[in-house]
Amino acid sequence: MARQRKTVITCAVTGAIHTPTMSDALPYSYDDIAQQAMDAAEAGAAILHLHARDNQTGAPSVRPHDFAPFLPRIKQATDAVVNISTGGSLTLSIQDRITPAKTFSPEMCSMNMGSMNFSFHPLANRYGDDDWKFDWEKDYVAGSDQNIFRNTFRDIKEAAETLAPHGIKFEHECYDVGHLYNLRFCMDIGLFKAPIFIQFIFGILGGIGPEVDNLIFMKRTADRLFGDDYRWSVLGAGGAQMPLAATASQMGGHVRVGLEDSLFISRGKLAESNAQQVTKIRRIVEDLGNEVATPDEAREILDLKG
Ligand code: KMH
Ligand code: ZN
Repeated sequence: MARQRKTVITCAVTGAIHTPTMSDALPYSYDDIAQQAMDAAEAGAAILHLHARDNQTGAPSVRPHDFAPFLPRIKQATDAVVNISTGGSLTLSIQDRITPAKTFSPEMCSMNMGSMNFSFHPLANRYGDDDWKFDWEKDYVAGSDQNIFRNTFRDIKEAAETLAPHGIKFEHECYDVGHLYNLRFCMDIGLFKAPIFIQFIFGILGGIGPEVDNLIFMKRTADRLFGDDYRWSVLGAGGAQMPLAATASQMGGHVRVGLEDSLFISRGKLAESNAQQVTKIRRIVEDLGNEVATPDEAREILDLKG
């Protein structure tokens, strides 16, 4: 396959895992989500992966009325592809999680490809700062039941069948190699059709670790399972974000950054905004010889409904 010279940047603006107490830069009000999304698009993000939050508290929300105030503003001000999460937050049912995508019928939405334990890795998330203390019993063991990300075949079927009539392109979130096999199986039974778009995710505690060896392994496995039928991108959590994105762009893949996935801009330094992360990866991608895709180029590369 010819080497991909255009790199599509996705920016995941706020997510549901980080809390506003962790960084002042994490947007949660309608205005801040809209502004940071618009700034990220201006900086070079072709795709905006969006969650909503309660306007006052910042708690994750899948209520359509928490998306409604910012989606039209982003659409009006930018040409970026809107990608709405169906991951919602960990404790919600799949019916609740798909409600925003069903309601707003965006060009893209996420589709999580398996069930797993789900925590940010304490060390990875601190950008390799091994002085950071965490409480295993309190932070991990006690919260275990809230930290299971449930994506059973029933859930995947429900999401796929409900959203199919909308013609939405899925960002298939694969957190480990087994999820690639789940995806292949779902394609074989006709749930998803080629060409697909896979987000390889590294560094979530519960999924595959953020080593370059693992990226090569995931890519080689996907090549074997999907051949030319897939496009791919990389999301490294925490400190793995920029190094893995840079590597992916050199391997012909696309990249995802944003405060949903990492609060940092460099070792030990919090990012000031989503746009700052987009600007950084854009500079790396361009310095290494690739071009950043415009939203329309992303639509063509990923075969979106447009
Ligand atoms: N939070 C990311 C690790 C989703 O929104 O569906 C994965 C994600 C899931 O973005
Ligand atoms: Zn997300």
